[in-house]
Amino acid sequence: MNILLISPKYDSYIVAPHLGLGYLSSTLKKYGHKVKVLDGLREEIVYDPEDWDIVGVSAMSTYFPECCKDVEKAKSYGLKTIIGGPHIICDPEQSLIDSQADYAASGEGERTLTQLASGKEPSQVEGLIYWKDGKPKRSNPDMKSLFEQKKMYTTKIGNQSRDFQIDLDDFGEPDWESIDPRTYQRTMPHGMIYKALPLAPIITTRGCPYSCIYCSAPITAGKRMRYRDPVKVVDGIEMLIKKFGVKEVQIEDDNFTLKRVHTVAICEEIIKRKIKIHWALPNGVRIDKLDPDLLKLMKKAGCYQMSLGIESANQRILDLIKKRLNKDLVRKTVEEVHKAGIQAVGFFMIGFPTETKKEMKETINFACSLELDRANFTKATPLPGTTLYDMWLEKYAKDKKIDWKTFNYYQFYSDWSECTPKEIAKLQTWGFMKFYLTKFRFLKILFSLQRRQIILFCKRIIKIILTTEMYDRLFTKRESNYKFINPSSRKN
Ligand code: B12
Ligand code: SF4
Repeated sequence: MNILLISPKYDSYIVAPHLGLGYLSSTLKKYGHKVKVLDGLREEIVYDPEDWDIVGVSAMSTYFPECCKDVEKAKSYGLKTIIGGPHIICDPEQSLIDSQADYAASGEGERTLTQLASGKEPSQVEGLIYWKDGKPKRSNPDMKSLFEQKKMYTTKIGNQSRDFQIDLDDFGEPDWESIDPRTYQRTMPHGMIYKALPLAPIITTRGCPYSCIYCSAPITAGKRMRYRDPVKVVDGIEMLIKKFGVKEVQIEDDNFTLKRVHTVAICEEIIKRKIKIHWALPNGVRIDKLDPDLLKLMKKAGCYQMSLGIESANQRILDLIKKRLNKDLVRKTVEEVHKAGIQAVGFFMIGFPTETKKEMKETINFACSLELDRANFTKATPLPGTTLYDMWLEKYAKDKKIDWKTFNYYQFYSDWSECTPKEIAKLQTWGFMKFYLTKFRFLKILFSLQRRQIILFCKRIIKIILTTEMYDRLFTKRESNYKFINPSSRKN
């Protein structure tokens, strides 16, 4: 079959190869299908409908509206459509209804898409939602043999079960030809700052066993950690260097250092093979999963930057969001990262339910006082599938149309903390200003950047400030979209 995979065009300052579509493409090609990836952040979404049988569209929540438009366009050409990606995994039935696509993938798409493309009956395709009598229906294939062979495991999320592939190496490498890192050189990678281009994101594990109430990683990637073979990971890095001229790698795992032996094995393999590569961890690692010896080894293997999931300076908030982190550990660990010669980026969130203005300021002041090179202050955002989302639904009207575009860390607005959305936006801007203006951080960054990066960096800072301020002005109108209702009077 001929399958076109699309990542929609949406508003993003970060443009990086789409790993998810790369993995789907390689699996489909392995089974003899013709595949093309169109990434809206890299190129225009233009295609000849005659060339394709199925169009697959990917979406995070914040660009789900764009996904729906691409589905509508493909359907207008008479093509079959399937949607997948983090937003869809979190609520596949509703996503199918909202988008009116023909199918939705309720989990990792590799098996689902290959089985659908091979002509299997929708009811027999793993992880598929399809239409039956005008309603979304979950497929129900016989998975017994796969479970017996220990190829899959099931996680229960809410009242639904999701199946995940155990052996990640079965997926092989993503189809790098279709997401060639050399074709993503014009804008910024994850984390904004890099050492060298071309740059490629990779993933060495999938899953996260924690349950932080704002994070959807355990839902989209499963609660059980699955690891790639460290030797194969390093083979992949070598191939990227040789074939695609890659000079930097970004490891996008949710929990790269969770199992120490995995991290050590990858570092030792890089060192053993004398591979010269810069690498970073822009997605964040846990503070309690680092130690001085590990950091030293990581640095030796080429790690120059890592993001740290700190979130709050207040133990009450850390406990409320189920971070399972002791605040006292933060300062010590940040110092250790700094001492190891690795740049440290702190992730912080403000605006959690019941959070007071004092607690938010405490977080910002704490961030400024740490040995951090950069910091990111984001708004607590209830991503679908998370506990925070359930709390949000409970507080706001369920039947209101949700404005998914605002479901990102800069534009989301809520009044469930002590502060109004306007005050949170102001605190966010104040946090960025205070952090970068203390300890000469802004100047230090400017002097460390190449010219091209300086322009992009400044543009980004201005955009963050404008975004928060602009939304500030729109709040009065927007707040009326989500009217607070007393849960006891809500019709279920
Ligand atoms: C790298 C990354 C990014 C990159 C690029 C992602 C990309 N192009 O794919 C960048 C930095 C741009 C990014 C940005 C954001 N991200 Co992000 N990101 C990730 C991260 C860490 C890894 C993604 C990845 O490569 N995973 C590995 C691949 C193999 O998985 P995958 O992409 O999900 O694809 C699989 C399935 O989803 C499915 N699938 C995907 N597409 C399709 C399509 C079809 C047709 C089918 C059938 C199946 C299918 O099959 C794929 C293969 O198994 C994830 C965390 C995670 N664990 O996934 C968060 C994550 C996806 N991001 C998230 C968020 C919230 C954001 C932001 C909104 C944050 C913000 N700044 O406000 C922004 C949005 C963009 C913007 N406006 O700037 C959330 C999404 C939740 C949601 N419900 O949408 C996640 C899950 C993180 C989290 N902790 O909750 N992100
Ligand atoms: S924030 Fe980190 S530790 Fe918490 S659930 Fe998400 S990926 Fe796991």
